[in-house]
Amino acid sequence: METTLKRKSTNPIVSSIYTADPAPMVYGDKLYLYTTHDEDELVNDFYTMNDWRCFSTTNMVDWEDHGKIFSLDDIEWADARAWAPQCIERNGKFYLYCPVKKKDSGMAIAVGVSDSPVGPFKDLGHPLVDEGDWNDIDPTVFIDDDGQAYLYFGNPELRYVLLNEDMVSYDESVGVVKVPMTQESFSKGSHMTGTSYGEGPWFYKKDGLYYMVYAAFAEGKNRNEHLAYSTSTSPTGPWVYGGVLMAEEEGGIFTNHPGICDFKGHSYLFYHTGDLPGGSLFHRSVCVAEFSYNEDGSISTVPMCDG
Ligand code: FUB
Repeated sequence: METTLKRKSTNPIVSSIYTADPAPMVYGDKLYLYTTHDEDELVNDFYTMNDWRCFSTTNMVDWEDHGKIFSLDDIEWADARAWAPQCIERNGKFYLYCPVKKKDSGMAIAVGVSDSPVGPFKDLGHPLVDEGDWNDIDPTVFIDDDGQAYLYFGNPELRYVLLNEDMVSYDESVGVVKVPMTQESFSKGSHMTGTSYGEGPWFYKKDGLYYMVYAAFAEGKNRNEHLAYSTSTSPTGPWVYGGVLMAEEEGGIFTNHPGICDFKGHSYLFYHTGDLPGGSLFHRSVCVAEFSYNEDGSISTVPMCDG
């Protein structure tokens, strides 16, 4: 499908290609939305994803399509699975963290660096995180007020590294830290850790409280993720389970994936569904819902939104 501009605020946001794993970034007057791209044609009846896309808006109604901003072709050591990214700005440079499959091996986290939010991004030349297991997916990045940057990631475990100021290396003396998977932190669930935490973490701070939002598996269910959240008074936990942020989709498509930001005085939850014609677990579409925080910082369940 040819990529075109979408001019209405109705969901899905992009109707010309299949997009998933939305990651918003507010920079200047604009909200930039980074997404993955589900190809029309599948290889081996699995996620077929070769590049990352970017869309921007000033008003949540008109979206400008910046097209392909980074791709597997730009990462010499990777050959498949251009999965859920997140972009952040530091000192005028933009860092796009992307999970990819290494040639002849498992998943690892790549970093693309650019002088512009819409690329072109240049690969580091080697993985940033390469633990050699399935956990090296779905990076989420946040820079705290004291300048320390955190990169959380992982499936089925949640892990983090402390990024160095250069944003392309991490504190090796601390290493890769595994977050304790307790039911107080992530509730009881059916995933491999026994908690509801599944994948797709999104880490941020709001009014002094740290939030970890993630795709989750309900107890007794191994299919169709819902979104849940946990909070902490520290960037490294301990986490306290907060509740269901978005219920699983009726007749869902297995995954969902959160991305949250405030923009021009409103709070938005980006997620994905199978809502476009031809939609399926391998043909997803990014959507958005506005929400608000309760006075104590908790978030009530956000309904999926038609636009
Ligand atoms: O889109 C590929 C993978 O599916 C992502 O990395 C996960 O979060 C899930 O959405």
